[in-house]
Amino acid sequence: EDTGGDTEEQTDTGEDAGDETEAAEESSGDAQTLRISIGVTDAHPEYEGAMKFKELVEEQTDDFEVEVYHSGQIAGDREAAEMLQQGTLEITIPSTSPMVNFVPEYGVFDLPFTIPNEEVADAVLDGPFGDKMLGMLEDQGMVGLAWWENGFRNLTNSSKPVSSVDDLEGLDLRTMENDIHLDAWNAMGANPTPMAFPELFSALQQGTIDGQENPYPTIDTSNFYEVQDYLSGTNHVYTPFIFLISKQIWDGFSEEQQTILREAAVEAGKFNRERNREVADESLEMLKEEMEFSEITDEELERFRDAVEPVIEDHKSSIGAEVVDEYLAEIEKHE
Ligand code: TF8
Repeated sequence: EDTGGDTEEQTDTGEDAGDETEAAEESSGDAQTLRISIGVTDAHPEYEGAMKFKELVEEQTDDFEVEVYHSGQIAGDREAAEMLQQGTLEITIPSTSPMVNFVPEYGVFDLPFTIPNEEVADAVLDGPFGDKMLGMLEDQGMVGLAWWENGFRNLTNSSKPVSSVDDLEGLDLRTMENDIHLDAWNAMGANPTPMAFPELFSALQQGTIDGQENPYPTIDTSNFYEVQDYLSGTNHVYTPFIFLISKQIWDGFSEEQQTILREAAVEAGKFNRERNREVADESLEMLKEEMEFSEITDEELERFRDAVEPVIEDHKSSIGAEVVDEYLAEIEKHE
């Protein structure tokens, strides 16, 4: 509304203003704002990564001004992705899991107990397999620029210590909006419900659900430990974050601008991963003081794996058997 009102007055301030196209007016004028929406708080390493991206972009060009919105202020993962499709939001960095609603192949990352550690995650994501997966949302109006890290997920709940798969019986758990997660928790005996992340804290606080699962930095920085007494070191799945920019908006940038943004997203992603791993260790130490921590023995972990094995088989066709095989082969190669 503000630029619209100014245009008429501008015609008598400068002779060329009236002849300029809209595009020229933009490039000669103010920087374009790139808003980043993230679901976690400003204490989370994802926010640190987003601020690093801002710093890297703004020190290289005056074309962009980056604004970071945390805590789902703009939207949750899925809704933010829909805004990217419409071009009403520039950037979001969601978990891959809700993205299966756009591209089923992303479900590979939801197969439980497949990625064994962060080194393998890096190798798989930074190699040809990761590159291929990054490009898969283009048809859906989103361009994937880099892999960041959410991390290994761990279970919390408010009703009892969970150290074996039998302890999951009847537990009401929130999962991400993802069928593989739903089926996996069902197979392990729990009672899962999908829910967007921004609704999670109050659902835990009000006791409408007993528990949830997320990496240690999130359990810490979203204060879940205040409303959850029990923590289990399940490490049941590794969730990447994917740096996404609206294709509509991306296509309007010059090659040079695209290079700056892509390189900054990758660089900030490296920083985010590094910080995430440091924070995960620190968060676990802190959480152990606030919650009752249950370690899962190797023997018990085997029983968790056995319970979810059929889920992997069941979902192979919906994800795409070829992608699943390629993913598992990549992991094996780097293990
Ligand atoms: C989840 C995810 C989220 C993130 C973030 C809020 O449990 O792990 O924490 O994707 O956007 O929903």
